[in-house]
Amino acid sequence: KTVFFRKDYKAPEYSIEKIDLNFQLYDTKTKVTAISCVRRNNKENRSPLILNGENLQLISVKIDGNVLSSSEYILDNTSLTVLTPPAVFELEIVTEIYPQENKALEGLYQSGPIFCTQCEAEGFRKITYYPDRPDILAVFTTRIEADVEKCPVMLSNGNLIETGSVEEGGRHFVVWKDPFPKPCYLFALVAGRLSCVNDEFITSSGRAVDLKIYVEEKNLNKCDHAMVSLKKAMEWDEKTYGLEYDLDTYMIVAVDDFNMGAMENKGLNIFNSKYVLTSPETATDEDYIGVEGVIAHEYFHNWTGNRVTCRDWFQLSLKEGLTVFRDQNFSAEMNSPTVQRIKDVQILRNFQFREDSGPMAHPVRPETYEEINNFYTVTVYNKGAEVVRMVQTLLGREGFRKGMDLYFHRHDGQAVTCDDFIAAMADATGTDLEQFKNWYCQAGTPVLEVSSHWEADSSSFHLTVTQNCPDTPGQKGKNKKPFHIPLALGLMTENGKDLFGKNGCKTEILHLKEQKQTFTFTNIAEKPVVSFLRDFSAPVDVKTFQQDEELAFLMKYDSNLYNRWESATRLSASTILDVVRQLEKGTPIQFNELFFDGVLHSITEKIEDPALLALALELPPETALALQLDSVDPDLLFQGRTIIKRELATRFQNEFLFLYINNQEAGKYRISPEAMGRRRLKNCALSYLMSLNPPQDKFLQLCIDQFSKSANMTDTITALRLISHHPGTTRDALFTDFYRKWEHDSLVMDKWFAIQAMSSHENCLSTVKHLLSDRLFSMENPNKVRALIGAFSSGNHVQFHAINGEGYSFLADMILQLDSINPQIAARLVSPLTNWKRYEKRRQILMKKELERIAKKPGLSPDVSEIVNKSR
Ligand code: HT7
Ligand code: ZN
Repeated sequence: KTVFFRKDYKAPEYSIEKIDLNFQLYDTKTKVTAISCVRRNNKENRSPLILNGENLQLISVKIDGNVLSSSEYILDNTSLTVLTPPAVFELEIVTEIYPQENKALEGLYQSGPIFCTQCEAEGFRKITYYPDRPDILAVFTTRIEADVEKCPVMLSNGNLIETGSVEEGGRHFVVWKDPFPKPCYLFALVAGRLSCVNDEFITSSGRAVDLKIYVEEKNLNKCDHAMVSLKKAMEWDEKTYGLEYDLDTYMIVAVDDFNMGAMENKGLNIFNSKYVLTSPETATDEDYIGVEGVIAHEYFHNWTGNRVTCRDWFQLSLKEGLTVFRDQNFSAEMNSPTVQRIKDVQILRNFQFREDSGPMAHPVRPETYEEINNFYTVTVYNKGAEVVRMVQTLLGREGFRKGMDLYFHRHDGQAVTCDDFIAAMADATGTDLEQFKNWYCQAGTPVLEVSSHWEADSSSFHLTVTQNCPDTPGQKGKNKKPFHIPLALGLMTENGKDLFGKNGCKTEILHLKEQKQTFTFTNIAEKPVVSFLRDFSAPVDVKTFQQDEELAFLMKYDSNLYNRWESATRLSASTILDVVRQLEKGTPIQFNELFFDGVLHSITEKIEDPALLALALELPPETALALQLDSVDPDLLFQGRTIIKRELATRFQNEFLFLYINNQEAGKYRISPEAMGRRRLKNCALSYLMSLNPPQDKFLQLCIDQFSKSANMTDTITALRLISHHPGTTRDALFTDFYRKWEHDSLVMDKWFAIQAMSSHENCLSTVKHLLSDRLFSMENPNKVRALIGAFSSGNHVQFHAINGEGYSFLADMILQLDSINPQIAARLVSPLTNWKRYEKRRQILMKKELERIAKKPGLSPDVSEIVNKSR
């Protein structure tokens, strides 16, 4: 195995100023001719030119028009080395590739009949021999030639400069030129029978940009929301950062087979169709929000990623953390800032904290990797975004904008590092960010402990905070340096008033820089209630230091709406975990009445934002609760959570019914934040009513009616999901109905698979196994794999962890099968097995056994092998 280290970075020996690519697409093969202008960077040292290449059939190599003999280069499975090239030369390489056979969906492949590419991170080496690294920036010109009938549309990066027909019958060609030098991971090609939705955006300097979304013809009516989102994103980036789009055309193509969400190729984004296509009948509110967010994310990459790119893949968070931060802020402004913040934090807590506490924990800027595809993680993306957010908190919005301006001024057109980003932020504002950089190199979630003490005599208040970071792979906690942590703090009086009030700002930012630090506040005439880490101002785990009374108070009155939710969540988690402990001990269950009072207060209070109320009422998922336990018993956890849910439903049945009825859509279906919030609240209420035990016919009927009458997918799919937990003929009939209605729509059918895979019923695994042979399921389509296998293993805690171990062995079988089709997707599936140490002994043994079984497979991909071996 090869291990890569950040410390080994070396600047490239050769640069490539321009490359002319010629693709001749045929049914069974594609011929690629690549002509590059190469220049040696170092005058003295006549080093060989090493080109990456995988799965390529080499036809010929020429230098300045002369064919190289086989003694002038070395060819192996992963590279082509030209032994003694001149200082400046033209390199021509001809290869043959087989996109029809490419099921790993990296390089050039086919999604149905459509040719498309995915080059990030290291896919370009599957197209031609090339120095496949992000710090080599070249100007690309791309000629594509194919059958007119099969590929009427042929696209690449930049501007279309030539079209024509070729002598060979029935074929035509196009030539695209991208004037912006770029790394090869941003190269893209698309060819096929596609239809296009057109629009236009006038930039702030008055340039017209053609906007084009390419989809299959049948989906032309599902692009409106994506187009509106794109225009909003373009406007937002101009307004917020003064960043304009730079080409004359911006193209988006939707394909059904895609390993991730989307890809920001210069001027030609390629998207998983899940993040483009919407209609009220087929897409849920969550889908609408997802499309808006991903469209914006890829658009924002044009500056943060493309114009300024990464020097090497260890710097991935430079573009991904920053771009997630930008898309989060965009979504916050387009929707509700508090709701957005809660969702950002939920992702961090439920997924990133788990990664950070497991065997795959790594810093935001990793020090080492075996397979870079395994490092497109919640740590690099979402914790990376939190790190950027902390920079903004430390510098203030204005300071942050100055830093961004300086970053683009200094580095436009360059491939740079996270240190360069921080240097721009520090230099633009004269801030010392040296200690802050620990966030980039130390893995693990810092744990904060807080204590406080109010002195009546001196009217002073002392808040002591300690920080500790646990051990992570290769890094001992005791050797870690303290982080520079911005703590957003509010102090409140007992009647709900904020004590800080400078310039209307109720929150102060404290700088925690030591391992232990005491902050003193004077003129505090009464004992305050602490509203700590407002808006989640740092990605840390705060040990609960407040009594339930205080949490219940904050849940009702905190002026920081995020922290109201935070307190509600803490209280509900501790109430559930209390029950789990009582179940463990076998003592009679006693409830925390403060929690129920708090919930009743929230339900009956005047509703300001229905989405916020829904978020406060939704109980934390088992995966998040599991993180707070040392030895998880998934059955008890499920039972404990269910008991609380039913108790709430029993006590507040009338209130939930009231919420259900009162938040029905009045008038036309809308996609506004308000309407989405109401649907969320209504469906949350229905979910409580459907959790009653024994089930009540009248609520079951309500749910069935919602299923059959609703004209929007949010309501339809919620009803189906709620019924999925109640096996029987009614449930089966609804699933059959749904199938008949939607079998022609692949994205809708993904939901049908996922819901069945997430049923808490004990037959679930046998249903999932049965569904593997459904004619609509395919192991070659990542969305289907995620919908069925991913949903079961990551979204069905209780059934996946069934004590007979069958969930584990099923997942291992699937990983092994998938590994020879699509290693990237196989590797992502391993995740639920990696945290085996968190579970009780019997499950530990069963999970570990499956990891061992996977590890033994001869010829295992580096993708799966890295994760499995680091986890066992
Ligand atoms: N920058 C893009 C990353 C990506 C990707 C990475 C590995 C394998 C397949 C992939 N598809 C897209 C997506 C983004 O963050 O915008
Ligand atoms: Zn990205």
